[in-house]
Amino acid sequence: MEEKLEALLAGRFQKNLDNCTKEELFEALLLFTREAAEKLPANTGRKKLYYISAEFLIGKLLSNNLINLGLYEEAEKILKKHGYELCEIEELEAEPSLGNGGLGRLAACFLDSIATLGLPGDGIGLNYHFGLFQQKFQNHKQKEVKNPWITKESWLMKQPDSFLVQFKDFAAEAVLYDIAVPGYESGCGRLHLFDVKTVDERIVPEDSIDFDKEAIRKNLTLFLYPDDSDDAGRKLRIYQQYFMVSSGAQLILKECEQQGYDLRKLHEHVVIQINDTHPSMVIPELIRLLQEKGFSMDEAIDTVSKTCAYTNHTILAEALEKWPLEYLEEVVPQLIPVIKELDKKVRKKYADESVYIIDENERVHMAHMDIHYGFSVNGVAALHTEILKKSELKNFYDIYPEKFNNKTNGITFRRWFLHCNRQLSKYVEDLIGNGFKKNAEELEKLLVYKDDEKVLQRLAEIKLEKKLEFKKFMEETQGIEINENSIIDVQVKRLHEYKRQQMNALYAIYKYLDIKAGNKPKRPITMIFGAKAAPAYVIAKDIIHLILCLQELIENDPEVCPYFRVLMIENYNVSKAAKVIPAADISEQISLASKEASGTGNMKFMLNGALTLGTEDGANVEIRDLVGEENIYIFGKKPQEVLDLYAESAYCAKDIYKKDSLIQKLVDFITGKELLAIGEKESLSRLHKELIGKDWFMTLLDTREYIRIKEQVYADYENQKEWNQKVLINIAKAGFFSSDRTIAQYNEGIWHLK
Ligand code: B1H
Repeated sequence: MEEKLEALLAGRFQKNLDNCTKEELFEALLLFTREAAEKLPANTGRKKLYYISAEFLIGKLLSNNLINLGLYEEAEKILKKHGYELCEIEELEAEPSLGNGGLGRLAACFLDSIATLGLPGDGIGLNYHFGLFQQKFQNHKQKEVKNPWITKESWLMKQPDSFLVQFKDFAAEAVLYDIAVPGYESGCGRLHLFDVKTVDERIVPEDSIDFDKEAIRKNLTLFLYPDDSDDAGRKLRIYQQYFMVSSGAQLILKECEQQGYDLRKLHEHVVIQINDTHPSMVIPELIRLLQEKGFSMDEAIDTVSKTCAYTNHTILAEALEKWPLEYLEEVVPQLIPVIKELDKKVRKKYADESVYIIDENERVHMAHMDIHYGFSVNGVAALHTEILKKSELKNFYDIYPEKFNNKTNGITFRRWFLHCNRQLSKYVEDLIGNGFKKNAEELEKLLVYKDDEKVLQRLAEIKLEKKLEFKKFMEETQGIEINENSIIDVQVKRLHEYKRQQMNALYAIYKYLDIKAGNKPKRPITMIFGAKAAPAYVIAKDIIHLILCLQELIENDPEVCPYFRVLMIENYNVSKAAKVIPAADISEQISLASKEASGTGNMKFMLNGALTLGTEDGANVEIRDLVGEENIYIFGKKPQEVLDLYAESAYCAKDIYKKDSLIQKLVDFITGKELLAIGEKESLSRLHKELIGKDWFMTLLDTREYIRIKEQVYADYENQKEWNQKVLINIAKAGFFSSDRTIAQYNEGIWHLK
């Protein structure tokens, strides 16, 4: 490797390992690693998976690719010899933001596991030039600016393929970039990212995310999910989705034909996993393309139905896409006859209007199309799948019980353990050998050390090391000096009312007032938030404003900040997750029960030795079942109670506010003089009003119990032996949440690749 790096540096910059800049060294490492990945044999077989997704939140790739290629240690050594630290060089990589949160990150973890298990499977998505916005804090508010992540040399490899995608008023040429996905000590897969040839980055000003929404040819692949709060934005999303699925479907058919396979047996050679409803138009598009190849409508429908499988990621009604037929007509008229035919067949068979594809308001329900014309429907955690079957999709489950199945989410341990926590994973290896790297459930071998004080002590030391690393990072990036001896209590995830960051903020107010009243905590506490809010999601941005105002208030209060702080990570993303999660003691997973389909952050925290403080929701339930009640903190109303409250419209925030003087005091603090002196009245009042007047996600319902249990958690932390035992048990039981297990189950139950 050393000679190759030298040769690259000489060829490109006339430099060597001793006189190059860090940037030059990064580029040489990237080129070297990219070539090594490209050279890996592709995983092949008689049947191939295509995982279609609008998001692949891949994060920085250098270190992870080196790890998977088995080259990390060697690279580290060579760099050290010449006076560099690999962990410094990897910082120079720009982070692609090709996803919003869990759904996109899941797709990235899946690609890693698919390649690692040697399964033939590729991802299909879009090459957003500016991805999801970059978040900046200005006047205690979120400001969005573009994130241009594509540098001159990147992981993208331009491919010769090009496809034509026909829209109503123009045809777009789709060009293709591939990113190699090396498996861990295995073969290679690919992420195919389509781009529109006429894309024009110049239409977006510096430090902004504004652009001309009508200029589709130029803007089509600039941003991930542009603001869909207005008509132009919504239509743009249909353009993006169709562009992705049409070029994807053409690629799939082309690869199949190149292999010499008979398209009539498509389902024997291809399986398409539809990641939420964003790629659902792939169903009518494939049907249309097969008709062009001589299939009758019925034959095409039959073939496609045996090829496509759908994953549902949410029960939130607003996230289930329903496109007005009229919009589809304006963008992709060629799909209308197919969609109408699909709907007609449903209407012929079933009287129940709730399962129609086109509803009485002429809106196309994308999920309904997936369920009728896919062969598998899966949820992403046990509880979520049960809710789909029993309530959200009950009418479909009654028709197709055999299609429904659960695949509990997982995370790749290469990134979320081996890379982000080298100290802990190395120590685990010293204790139980390296079998866990290929078979994560071997982590259970750690359980024999449950009463070993030396081991427990070492776990605590490693946590401190990770806190110190995080401290350094926060100093360098945000100028904030964290106390490494404090309890680090973390809530990082997209900002959404159902995830209830506002409840955590109410706790912060409680603690602030408590300290002001003279009750100092035994040990300092650092509460950390990290979250982006959708640009058009007003209340979510108000919650960020509240948190940033609290941060300002407390940082400037010498009576409080030595004991208790509230800090927000700016521009929370994958690489920042990898820094904060290993430093955390407490993992906040406090969604309103029934609303978080799974969560995957919860798994990352557990694996890195943080204890979960959470509701009975998503995969928290499975974490509890694995570690036992005594090793997790579960609180709040149960999923069924919440579903009943909704069904009976029985929740009233105002009643709680009126009856409970503590809650009233906390909520009123939002518009009290302290915060109004810092923040903006309009925003804080709006949030105050929302919490009392609506509180759609029932914050106040669980606030009291939340305060009680959080105090309990902080108190329990003082018994370090017991705490570290719990930590050990959490790490030992995390093996189930490896995405290798998830992918093995997708393959067994849905894909049948090998
Ligand atoms: C999840 C989304 C999502 N579910 C719409 N649904 C989007 C929906 O931009 N949009 O329009 C973007 C994302 N994301 C998440 O998926 C769930 O909330 C998590 O609970 C789950 O862990 C994750 C992966 O399954």
